[in-house]
Amino acid sequence: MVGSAVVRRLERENCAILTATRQDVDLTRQADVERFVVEARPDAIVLAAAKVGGILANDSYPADFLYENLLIETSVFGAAHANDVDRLLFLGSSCIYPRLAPQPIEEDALLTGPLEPTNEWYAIAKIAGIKLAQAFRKQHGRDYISAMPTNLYGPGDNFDLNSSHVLPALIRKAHEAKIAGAPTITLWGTGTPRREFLHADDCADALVFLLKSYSDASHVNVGSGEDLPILELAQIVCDVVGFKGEITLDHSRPDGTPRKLMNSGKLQAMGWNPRIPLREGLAATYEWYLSSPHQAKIPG
Ligand code: GFB
Repeated sequence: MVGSAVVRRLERENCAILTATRQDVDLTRQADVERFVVEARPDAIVLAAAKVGGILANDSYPADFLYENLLIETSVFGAAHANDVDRLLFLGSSCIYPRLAPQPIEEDALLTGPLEPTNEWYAIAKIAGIKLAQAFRKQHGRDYISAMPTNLYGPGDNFDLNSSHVLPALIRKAHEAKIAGAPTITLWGTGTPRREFLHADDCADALVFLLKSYSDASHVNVGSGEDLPILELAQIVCDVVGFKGEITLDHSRPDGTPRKLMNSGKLQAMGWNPRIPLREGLAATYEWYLSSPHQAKIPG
């Protein structure tokens, strides 16, 4: 999802875009990555690839989320440095911050408290990526930077109900309930946690903005600056999809972090702001889901 959005955004720039599919390059295998970087000789690398998933996937597969993401990061950072690629943008996530960080969360809240248990494995892998960028900058003078996006959504998202994030899961649940004439859809947890959302195209625009204008060791928050309770998100999704039934709560599922609204003031002070409102982005994502049935159900 994010990589495709970055490619779409880079098509508006004067640059050659070099991509690698999972079939071309297994990013968890150093030799594959080394071969690709030697052949492609990029001037800059955007590392958007990762093993990602929602709260259930993260809580269920800790080894996969920690091990595979560390392999990807060490392979790509190592091959970039070994082949003199001087510019790299690493993509992290807002789950790197402490579970109960003061809100809105500033960049310097990193490592100031315990992580959210349901995704601490992925969070540690992403924190390692931030540290890799800082270490190669400090020791080798590499101009590597890190961006921390909030919960993202948009075309190309994963709609598998077990591995996906909440927004695509709700789109699929509401759609399937509408088509089936079902009376209810189920929301995991209490519906009270709050989440911030940013459309993948807004995120991609921010990443290109940072690639052009940012060179420093500190990571940068990339958010919309607005959050809402999950229950309210579900109500908006049902309205956009046209599902008129009830929303029931499954308290056996975890809530995860109660809130993770980021302070993106550093990015805004540089002159960047998001453009896609949540409801508009949701409607566009639902249209994409309807038009891409084969993609809409890619298992996580
Ligand atoms: O999006 P989500 O899976 O991940 O869950 P996180 C957000 C909230 O939505 C949680 C609730 O409180 C879920 O319990 N929720 C309600 C649902 N219904 C559903 C549903 O049907 N599916 C899902 N998936 N959630 C992720 C991290 O945390 O945030 C990742 O696990 C990553 O590592 C991502 O950092 C950005 O927002 O809780």
